[in-house]
Amino acid sequence: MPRLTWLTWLKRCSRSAAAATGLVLLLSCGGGGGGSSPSEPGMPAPKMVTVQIVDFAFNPKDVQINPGDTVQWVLASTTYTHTATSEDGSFDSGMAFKSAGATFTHTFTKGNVTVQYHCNTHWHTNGMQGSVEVGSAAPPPPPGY
Ligand SMILES: [Cu+2]
Repeated sequence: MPRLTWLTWLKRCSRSAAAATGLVLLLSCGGGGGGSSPSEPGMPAPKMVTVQIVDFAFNPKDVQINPGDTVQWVLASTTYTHTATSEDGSFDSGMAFKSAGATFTHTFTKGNVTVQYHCNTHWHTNGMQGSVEVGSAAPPPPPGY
C-alpha cells in the first residue's frame, strides 16, 4: 500500500497548503486596511503644486509633479496682465489674474512629458516662461524654461 499512503499524504498536504494560502490571504487582507485612500495601491495621492507669479517671472520656474497632479498659479504681484499659456495648447489661463491672489489651475494627466508655458504679455520682453515636468521620466526643460 505505499501508493495509497503517498496519495493520502498528497491530499493532506494540498489541503494544508490551501489552508496556508487562505491564511496568507487573510493576513495580507487585514494588513492593508489601514489606508484611507480608496484609489489604487501604490499610486501617490494627487497633490497641488503652487507657482507664484512675482513681478515678471514664474516662481518656481520649473516644477516636477506626477500625472494627476494639479498646478496652481497664484498672482503674487501688482501687475495684472499675466497669462499662463502652454506651448502645446493644453492650457491657457487667459487674463485670469485680475487681482492679487487670483489663481488659475490645471491638472496634468499625461505622464513623462515636460510642458513648457509662458506669459503672453512678457514672454518676449522679460523671458517670462516656465515648465512643468510630469512624471519621473519627463525630460528636463530646454534652456531658458
Ligand atoms: Cu507676465
